Amino acid sequence: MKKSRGALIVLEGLDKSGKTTQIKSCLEILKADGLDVCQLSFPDRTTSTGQLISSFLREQTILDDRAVHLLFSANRWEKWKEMNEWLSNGTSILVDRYAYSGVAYTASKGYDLDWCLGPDKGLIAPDLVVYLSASSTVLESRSGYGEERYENKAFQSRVSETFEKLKTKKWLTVYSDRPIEEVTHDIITPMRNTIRGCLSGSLESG
Ligand code: T5A
Ligand code: NA
Repeated sequence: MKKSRGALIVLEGLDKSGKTTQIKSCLEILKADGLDVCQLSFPDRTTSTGQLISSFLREQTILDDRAVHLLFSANRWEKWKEMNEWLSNGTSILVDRYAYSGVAYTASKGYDLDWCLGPDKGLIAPDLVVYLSASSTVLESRSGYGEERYENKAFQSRVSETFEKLKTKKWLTVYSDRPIEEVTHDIITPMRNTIRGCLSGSLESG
């Protein structure tokens, strides 16, 4: 039997696809179910790497694309130990963006996909990736869109194409241009099942 541990569930998608909104509502439901869950988001803007990243995203700092790529990855490695401890203790984690965003955004600038994948190799592999899909036309109408670097239609379309290349059988793609509750309804059961599978040790981890 596989070792029992918490589940690592990642939400991915383009800018303003609703990741933060869905994590909030799913977290409430899963906690009400009595499950031990917490949340994390990347970039974590509170650490020193995160502050540099945030300044870059707000277009207040100029950095080489490859340096930024490594900073985003470092920002995830900073959390590795803590995430490992939580999962081992049976806490499941809902993560707002992960290494897939790192790879998709840098590769969409024209950098080699294999080079982009390198720095995140060895991070904890998620048990489920929920991909919120909506067209860049829909997303650009959402509030706050355009305030940060990367939030333009042409670039977002390229990112969307790169995400397609990263999908595996652990990905669940959900169309997110629908009422918030409908999207939640579609993703909550797969999340619950993944958490219960990991806790019972019946899910193949990694
Ligand atoms: N990045 C990130 C990299 O380049 N490399 C990396 O390694 C990583 C981790 C910042 C940027 O950094 C890049 C990607 C990003 O460009 P971020 O901090 O996650 O990453 O920023 P955003 O993706 O822009 O996150 P947002 O928080 O702005 O978008 P969300 O979380 O997808 O969307 P959310 O839930 O905040 O919703 C956005 C708006 O839409 C509404 C919400 O109310 C809100 O106003 N909304 C809906 N409206 C209608 N219908 C629905 N179903 C809706 N759901 C939400
Ligand atoms: Na954004």
